[in-house]
Amino acid sequence: MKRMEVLTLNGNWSYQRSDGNESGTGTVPGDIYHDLLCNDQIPDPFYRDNEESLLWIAESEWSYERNFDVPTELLEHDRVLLRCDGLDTLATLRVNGEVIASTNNMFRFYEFDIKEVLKVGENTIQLTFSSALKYCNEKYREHWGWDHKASKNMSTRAVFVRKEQCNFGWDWGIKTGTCGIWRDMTLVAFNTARIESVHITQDHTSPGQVTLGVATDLDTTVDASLSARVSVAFDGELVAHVEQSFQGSSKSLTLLIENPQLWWPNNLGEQPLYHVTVEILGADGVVLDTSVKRIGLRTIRLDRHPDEWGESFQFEVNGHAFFAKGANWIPADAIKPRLTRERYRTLIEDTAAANMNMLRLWGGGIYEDDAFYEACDELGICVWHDFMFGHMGYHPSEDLEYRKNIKAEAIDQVKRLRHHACIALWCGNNEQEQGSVMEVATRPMFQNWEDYCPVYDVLLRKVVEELHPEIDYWPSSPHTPHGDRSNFNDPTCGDAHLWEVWNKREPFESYRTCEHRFNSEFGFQSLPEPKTVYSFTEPKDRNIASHIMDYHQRSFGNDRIMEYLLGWFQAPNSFESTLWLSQMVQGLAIKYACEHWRRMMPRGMGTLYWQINDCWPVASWSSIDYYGRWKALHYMAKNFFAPLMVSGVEDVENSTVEIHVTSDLRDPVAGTLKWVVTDVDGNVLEESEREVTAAPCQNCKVETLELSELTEAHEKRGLMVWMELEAPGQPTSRNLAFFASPLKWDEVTAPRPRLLDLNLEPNVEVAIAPAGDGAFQVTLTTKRPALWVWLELDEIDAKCSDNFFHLRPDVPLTVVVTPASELSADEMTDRLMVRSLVDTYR
Ligand code: BMA
Repeated sequence: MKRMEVLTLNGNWSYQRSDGNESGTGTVPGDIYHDLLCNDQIPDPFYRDNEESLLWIAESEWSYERNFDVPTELLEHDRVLLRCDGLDTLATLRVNGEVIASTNNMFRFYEFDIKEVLKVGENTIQLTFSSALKYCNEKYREHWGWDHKASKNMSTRAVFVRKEQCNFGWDWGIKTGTCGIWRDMTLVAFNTARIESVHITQDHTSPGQVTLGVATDLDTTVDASLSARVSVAFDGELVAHVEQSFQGSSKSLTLLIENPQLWWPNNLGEQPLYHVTVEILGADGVVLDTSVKRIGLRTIRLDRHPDEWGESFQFEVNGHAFFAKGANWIPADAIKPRLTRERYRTLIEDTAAANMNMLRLWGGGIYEDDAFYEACDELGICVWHDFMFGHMGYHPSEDLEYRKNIKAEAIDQVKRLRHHACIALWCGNNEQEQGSVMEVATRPMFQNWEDYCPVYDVLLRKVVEELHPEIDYWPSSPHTPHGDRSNFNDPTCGDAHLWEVWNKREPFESYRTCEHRFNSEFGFQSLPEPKTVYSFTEPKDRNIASHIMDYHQRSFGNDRIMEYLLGWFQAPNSFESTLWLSQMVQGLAIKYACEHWRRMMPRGMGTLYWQINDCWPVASWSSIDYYGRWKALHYMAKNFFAPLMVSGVEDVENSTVEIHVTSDLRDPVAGTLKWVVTDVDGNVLEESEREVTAAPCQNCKVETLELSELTEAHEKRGLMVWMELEAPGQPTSRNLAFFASPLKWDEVTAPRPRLLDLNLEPNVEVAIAPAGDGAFQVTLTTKRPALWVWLELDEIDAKCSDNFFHLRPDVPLTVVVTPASELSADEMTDRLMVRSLVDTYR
């Protein structure tokens, strides 16, 4: 018998614009935007407002073509398939001039038996991509009755095609409307049988062992005697093995893993991974096909049980309920071919470094690259996985062809991803239940429940229940599972998207009134740091209200950022200060929310802020910008997501501060809690310490400080409460509480003091020492309180172990700074800049 042969069609292809001059040599996998850019046929679409003059790319038809050699032996196989792992999107496929198929879904895997069309020697393959944008415009006109007006964000029309929804723009995204062969293309020739899919299930019911079920489905050309061989390896050692002969097109086997090493989310344990190899052998012992999957031994469930507040919403791993901490993930580059395995790895490392354990893969993007899921498996980042339906509003769910198409897509993707340890939940869509589904949808923007339910309650749920039953399905985010479903964001059950802060201008404190069970979205915008802004602006654009800064802002506008900023802080003294200060405000907003929700555990068991990353340089809710630079929020998240956290809740009217200790650890831990009350010059007014024991997975109010005497003697806006929690094996948790905050328009007489009265230079002293591996230890000491102290290197990027932290007088703090390129100690001294809040307005 013959082995399977796989011939790649990746590599160089020629491309051509059907009605224009542009042509050249492109790369598969890739897309037209990237190819035009690499061949200098278009300017950088991220620079200034270049994007606007590049819409012709999305409006054009493009074709890709190449020749390839077919050896005689390839055609001697029973079947020769052309496999397309990703065609974006409306493509007509021809081989040797013959039309093979038309495709309309970038998320599906297409396979066509082209043995009869191929010939020995040179063959030609051609793909023509018609304009998805034009197609959507026509569909839009048909459905809405009028033309879609051009706008920065054209996402409402994207629903008509199964293509990355944010590719037509989003409220943080550039519109490219690209096309191309975005994933691998191969010829697969086989005889007798090949592996169609492998489903690995885990039974953890007997203590000290895990039973793996390995079900293999085959694609067979004849009914033959075959054998299936499955082996499981851990750390390079074989730990289980089984081989059986069979006849037919599927085979299930079980294997016992003794002494299983369990997989845990980040900070809750290790992430051991096992390799499961399935081989299918012919009667003569020849291996016909092999599949290797890397798995983690664990169970993950969404636990929903009735409780005193309604119904729980918490993830359980290996039977242990844990607090989900993290953010929402969007496509990490608007020009996808630029995304390398290293960039994925770095972003997931950054996720783990901020003490996160979950990402929500948001439904307006793409089913991600393997590199994303592999890094999440390796680093313990659970994935709440939306199916790719991102737009809040009308979807053509009533169209039966569309339903067939998305069913095939869901099957392809669930089969592809179900072995990953990181997958924690499948979710039907983003925000469709949030006011856009109704009993009788009278306007073109909305849809009927009658059309919605068959897709999100039945079709997608069934795919998950049949193909990945060990993981739960959730119809939408947010979703209210009881009572009136249209009444989204019910605080007693389900998940919530809380946008009153930012969208409705509510103050940050309003987060503290939310008692939802799981907060899967909430966010606050900031601007990227100067280096990033310089990359897309000319000096004349460097004003927060310039056309170009506005152009790189797709939400309400930079005035919303400024509005909040001026509520908290003094007017910034430069453009650069505005950028930095916007990040501090953002960090503060999300800190308010996340600390509060962690303190509410176990009523609330998860907080995923919007959003972790960017797809181009833009003002957005992200905590890491397009170039991978951490914003203040990301550093602050590392602290407010730390497994052991101290935090304070101030009561301005009564002059009290509650001190809380929150633990996500699996074991109790004893530590020392210290607090110091100072004035704004750092003079100690009161201090104390006590031993505390933090119980696992709990929040505990440890102390309430009564500070009315001090607030009488000193102004409220002049008091600071510094907290510090030290426990063996855990990084020290530090926090600061104060009574200052912005005035609310309806409470102008309330006793809320507006600002911390910091006006003097803290004069932070800096000592630098090499720390090995190109890193430096930077020790900072101050004479006066220094808030939001941040370190930056002139012209060079750097990562810090901490940044945007508060410094108390005479308490030195050491951070490790790792520059992106090697620096001598002298160069480090020259380039290091240390600044703090007062530098933004003085
Ligand atoms: C949510 C998301 C996104 C959006 C974000 C910011 O509603 O689901 O669609 O980008 O808010 O507005």
